[in-house]
Amino acid sequence: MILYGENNPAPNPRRVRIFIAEKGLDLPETRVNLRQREHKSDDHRARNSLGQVPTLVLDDGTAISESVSICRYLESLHPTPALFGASALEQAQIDMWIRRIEFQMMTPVGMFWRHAHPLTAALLTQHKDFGESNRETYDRVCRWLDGELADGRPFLAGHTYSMADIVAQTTVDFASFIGLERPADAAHFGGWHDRVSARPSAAA
Ligand SMILES: N[C@@H](CCC(=O)N[C@@H](CS)C(=O)NCC(=O)O)C(=O)O
Repeated sequence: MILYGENNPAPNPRRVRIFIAEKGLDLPETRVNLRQREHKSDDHRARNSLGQVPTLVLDDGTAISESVSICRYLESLHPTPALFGASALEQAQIDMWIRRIEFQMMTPVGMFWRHAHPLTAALLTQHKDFGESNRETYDRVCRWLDGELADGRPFLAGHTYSMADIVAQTTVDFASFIGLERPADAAHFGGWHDRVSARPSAAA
């Protein structure tokens, strides 16, 4: 199989790289250069009609896009360590946190990136006030997560590191790259970020 992705700071390909590192798999990435718009080429659109990365192409040519879906597929092939949960309860809780992070956190980060950041200004009509308004939303989301983690659990979905942490970690690091800093006084959230960043997979 071939994994098509992009270097950091692109957050979605990084999710898959971190996942692969946590699993100890050997699956190198073929770069699709976003700055050179290679993701919108006919070749890449044939793999992913949305013209996005990451995309995993299987040996029979079947293509899987969406970072979480790619990781779910790899988890089915390589169940341990279980990053989507082992028991029914763990699976439900990890899924809940993945969805919460995607909707509650990735959405404002993505909107800030598209509507307030100079690097995307040439790609669409930006609505700057709306873009900037996402700073406040991001701050609020970080504080909500800080409150959640105040119960002392080390990871988002409980005692075990999971895909939910990978989704949040890559979002927070990308947010920081584009100028959205997590609140310095959110100590529980900061502690969680320190923990996931200390894992060797964070280098991916
Ligand atoms: N929901 C998708 C999002 C994919 C995505 O937005 N990837 C970015 C790179 S991090 C991209 O390809 N952006 C270019 C575009 O959307 O045109 C996933 O989880 O894989």
